[in-house]
Amino acid sequence: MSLRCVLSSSLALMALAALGSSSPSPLLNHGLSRRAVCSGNTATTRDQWCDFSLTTDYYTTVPETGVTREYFLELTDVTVSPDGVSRTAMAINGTIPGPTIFADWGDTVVVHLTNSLTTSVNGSSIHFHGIRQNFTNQNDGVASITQCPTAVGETTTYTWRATQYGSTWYHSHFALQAWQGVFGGIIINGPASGNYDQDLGMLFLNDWSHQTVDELFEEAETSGPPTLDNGLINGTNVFGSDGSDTQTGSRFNVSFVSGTSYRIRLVNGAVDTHFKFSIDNHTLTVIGTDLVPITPYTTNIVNIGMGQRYDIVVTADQSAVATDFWMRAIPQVACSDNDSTDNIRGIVHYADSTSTPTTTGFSYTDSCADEATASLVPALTKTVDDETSEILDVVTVGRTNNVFRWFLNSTTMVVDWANPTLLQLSNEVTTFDTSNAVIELPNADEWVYVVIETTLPIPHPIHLHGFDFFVLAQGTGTFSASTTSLNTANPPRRDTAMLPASGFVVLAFETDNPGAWLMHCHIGWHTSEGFALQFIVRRDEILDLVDTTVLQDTCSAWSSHVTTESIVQEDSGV
Ligand SMILES: *[C@@H]1O[C@H](CO)[C@@H](O)[C@H](O)[C@H]1NC(C)=O
Ligand SMILES: *[C@@H]1O[C@H](CO)[C@@H](O)[C@H](O)[C@H]1NC(C)=O
Ligand SMILES: *[C@@H]1O[C@H](CO)[C@@H](O)[C@H](O)[C@H]1NC(C)=O
Ligand SMILES: *[C@@H]1O[C@H](CO)[C@@H](O)[C@H](O)[C@H]1NC(C)=O
Ligand SMILES: *[C@@H]1O[C@H](CO)[C@@H](O)[C@H](O)[C@H]1NC(C)=O
Ligand SMILES: *[C@@H]1O[C@H](CO)[C@@H](O)[C@H](O)[C@H]1NC(C)=O
Ligand SMILES: *[C@@H]1O[C@H](CO)[C@@H](O)[C@H](O)[C@H]1NC(C)=O
Ligand SMILES: CC(=O)N[C@H]1CO[C@H](CO)[C@@H](O)[C@@H]1O
Ligand SMILES: [Cu+2]
Repeated sequence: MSLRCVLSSSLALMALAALGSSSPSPLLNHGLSRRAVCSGNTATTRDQWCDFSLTTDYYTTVPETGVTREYFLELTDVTVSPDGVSRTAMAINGTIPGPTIFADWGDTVVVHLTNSLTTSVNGSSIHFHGIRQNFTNQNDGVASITQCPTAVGETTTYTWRATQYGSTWYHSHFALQAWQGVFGGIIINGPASGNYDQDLGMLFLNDWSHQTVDELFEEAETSGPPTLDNGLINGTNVFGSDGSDTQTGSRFNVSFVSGTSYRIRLVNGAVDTHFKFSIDNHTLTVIGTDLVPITPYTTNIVNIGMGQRYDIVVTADQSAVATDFWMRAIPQVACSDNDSTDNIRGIVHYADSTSTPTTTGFSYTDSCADEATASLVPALTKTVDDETSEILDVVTVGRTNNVFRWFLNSTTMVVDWANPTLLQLSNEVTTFDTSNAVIELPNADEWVYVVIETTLPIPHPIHLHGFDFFVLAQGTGTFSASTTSLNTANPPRRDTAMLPASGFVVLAFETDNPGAWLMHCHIGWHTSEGFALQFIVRRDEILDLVDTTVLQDTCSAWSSHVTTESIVQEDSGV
């Protein structure tokens, strides 16, 4: 590791030119150092990255680029009509999705979030989903855990190192705000396990309604998940049937050049929809799950749960002439409730065609499962050690004061947004309220196995902050220590996995990252209804990593804002 992945500005520009369209254009960002480009990664050598490669153990080794990428993001109230129907929303820099954050593996990323909401008076925060935040817990952006909400008029700065590479997203972690439109992509350039010619960037799959999630929350709380009107592909779709005079909006569409292979970075950013993604007549090669590159496999349909990402490569191998194919994001009826189930579609044109496709979708069986375990083989092999401790959490649901609340091990999380965990720790609190749903993991470098199980016929995407977890088992029925076999030899590794309906999932992680880390269901309604817990990992080491002045300043600004505007916390706080 003698050579560093840093090139001088002029070399960087030459390298960029050589890379052509394979790499995002150099960002003309405010106060940025010129983008450092690592040579050696071309359309045919994607597994290389300067002196590093796909086989570098990125949990221990990270390129020293010396580059800091700085982003200024502004949250505002907006009126949007992504499917032709106008409604209010909230957005980063005015667009849904918000601007994509680009970095190279090893860069330091600095994001300044300014809350400029006017008509609504929500607090805010930005969580960098899947980013490990190695020893930087305070930058995890979770209201009530790692910070107080960012008040209107305030700016919060997040700083973290890109120790992983691949595709992910950022989103608000304040109440239901992410699903008001407050999210965007994150692309960390590095090696990849499959070759491709062009990078098409992020492709968000979202559900969408003509009422806001805040308006729908009461219904979700009292009667269960509401039926949503529509869905969006990368922020756009039509509403109403094709050929109908009343159809509004326009479809996401992309033009393929025959023979070219494209990388697409899928994200399920939905509040309550599990999607199957496909492009008619095309085979998808899957090269990454969340921020973990995998041994490539091919499929016609990718199952993608909320919060998950899949990196896919698709080759334009279906036609030499101008023609068109449907791209589909199909809500799975078993766990999603949508009025446009068959019309969340984009178009893949070949050459200069602009016609409406007439292709037929692949057949499938409706289900809210993950991709097959056997397919998700991490390219960087890791083995799980025997457990040091095991945590069993049973998921249940109940009604408290007539509203739905979700419980893990009989606790429904309620954390006070004015007194986040890190502030409690800085005030030397050592005993937490039961409702804070804290599990302490005091010892370093131990393996923790978490068994989550439910007898309810509803699947849930489980997301853990601060770690990639290993999926040791996943199934229906009950987990049994004596009969359920655990896959410890390079099992799927990621940050979001499905807990099957009436079933269980067994996750493992190593306590190598001190902090207060949330684990929760990524269904927006369920998080708000308390389906969350927090691991306080290595409590003794956390305060040394925290800037208490920043923590306190954010909290006092928030307290004043809450008083001035008479804001009441209405949900779990995360
Ligand atoms: C994570 O942070 C610790 C403490 O600073 C450091 O020793 C370790 O090398 C870091 N890991 C990575 C992958 O950068
Ligand atoms: C977002 O908006 C802010 C404030 O208007 C601006 O300074 C910044 O350049 C924009 N950022 C991006 C990535 O577009
Ligand atoms: C956020 O703002 C929306 C729109 O004004 C409002 O309905 C919602 O109650 C607010 N949420 C919180 C937690 O204050
Ligand atoms: C999706 O939207 C993001 C944000 O606007 C953009 O960067 C990206 O290129 C779009 N993806 C595709 C495939 O067009
Ligand atoms: C294709 O996308 C463009 C915007 O990029 C849009 O103007 C057009 O209407 C879309 N086509 C269809 C058929 O929706
Ligand atoms: C798509 O595949 C189907 C089934 O194999 C085939 O009948 C059809 O002709 C193909 N469509 C196009 C446009 O290539
Ligand atoms: C489960 O609840 C019991 C009783 O409240 C508590 O002692 C235990 O620590 C909890 N365990 C987990 C894993 O949450
Ligand atoms: C129009 C349509 O297909 N709606 C479906 C939405 O999802 C529910 C299941 O939750 C189905 O029952 C509807 O048929
Ligand atoms: Cu859930």
